[in-house]
Amino acid sequence: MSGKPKLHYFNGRGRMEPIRWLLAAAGVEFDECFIEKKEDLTKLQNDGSLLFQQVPMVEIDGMKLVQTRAIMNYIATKYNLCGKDLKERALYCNKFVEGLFDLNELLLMHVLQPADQKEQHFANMMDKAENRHFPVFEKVLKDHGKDFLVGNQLSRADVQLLEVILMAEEYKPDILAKFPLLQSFKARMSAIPNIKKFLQPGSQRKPLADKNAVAKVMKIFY
Ligand code: IBG
Repeated sequence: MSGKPKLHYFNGRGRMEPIRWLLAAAGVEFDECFIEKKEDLTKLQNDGSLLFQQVPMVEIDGMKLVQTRAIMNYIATKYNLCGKDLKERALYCNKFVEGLFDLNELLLMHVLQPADQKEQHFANMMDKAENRHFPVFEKVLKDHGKDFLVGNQLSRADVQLLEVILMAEEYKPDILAKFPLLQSFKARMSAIPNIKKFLQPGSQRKPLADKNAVAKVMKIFY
């Protein structure tokens, strides 16, 4: 099938944002069909487009793919963003990617926390970033001394790490203070042309949700 992938989700980050990042890093243009109200979701659910009645859903290469990880596995494989061979993929890329999904989940769920749990959630999220996940990636870069996390080429792990670094910095701007190699990693990744373009204003990258955006999403999904 020719044509651009079509992304079905609400006009915000949520679970679609890592997919947007991956496509952007691969230099793939995409269209977006935004779910603006509950009826838009119901329509997709009723027409059989959503295997588990959930979005993200991506129309790509004649398929209607659902499940974030399945969608990202397809895109990463198609665009050679998961290591050069099976061993690199299993030993490095997939492990890093799953760790990054864990941190991403904490970061993206923060805006949805009820007021009485926000403080505790924030402390846990920052603790996991600073004391669990970021030290791992700092050490990986230190041990092999290369520019990228896996082998010596860009992979989805690099893209997902940059995404969570930028998300964490929104909450704590100096979060990389103790991680010099992550600071240079961030600068290097941000200068890759496809990524640089995605970071510029006017791209399809979504902002951190404000109160109004959260309320709108809650009305659709909860
Ligand atoms: N395992 C699925 C995946 O990764 O794709 C989970 C998908 C999912 O939870 N989808 C939600 C959905 O479609 C929307 S994203 N719900 C409708 C239903 O009937 O279950 C939920 C979400 C939001 C904000 I909103 C942040 C994170 C997740």
